[in-house]
Amino acid sequence: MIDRTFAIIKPDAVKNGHTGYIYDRIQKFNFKVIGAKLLRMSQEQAEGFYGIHKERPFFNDLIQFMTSGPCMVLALEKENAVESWRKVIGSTNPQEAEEGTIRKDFATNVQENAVHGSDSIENAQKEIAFFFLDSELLTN
Ligand code: 3AN
Repeated sequence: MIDRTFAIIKPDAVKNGHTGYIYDRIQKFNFKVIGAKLLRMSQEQAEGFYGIHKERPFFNDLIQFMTSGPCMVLALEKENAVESWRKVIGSTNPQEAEEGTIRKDFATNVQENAVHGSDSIENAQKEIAFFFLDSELLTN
């Protein structure tokens, strides 16, 4: 089934000039980009987006990192998009990421790990809606 996932090219990757290389992977693996925006997250946006991690010890650092500079948010479509994108990006910790994955190639460490990918279809829908109006997504 064709479904959607939500991706972020995070501030470290944008700052380090990896945006184009990561976008290239998106296309190489046949994801259809149905929405894309370059933005700098506000404190409120970052805290809302990562609300699930509020109690984690790394929460404040994560918010500081995600608001530190511009990022690119993307809505992607593909057969089995959520699982497929998680595979393309690799493990959260780049030291554990497989060869050829985005995090293996472009992440700095477990926090500054270059990209985000939704972990379920339900969260993908919520995350896309967090950053995009329906009218901002391509429908054909
Ligand atoms: P993923 O992005 O692979 O789904 P999550 O949802 O567990 O990983 O974590 C969300 C984000 O929080 C990660 N992408 C990373 O930036 C940060 N993070 C996760 N675990 C750690 C950690 N142990 N130390 C610092 N930052 C972390």
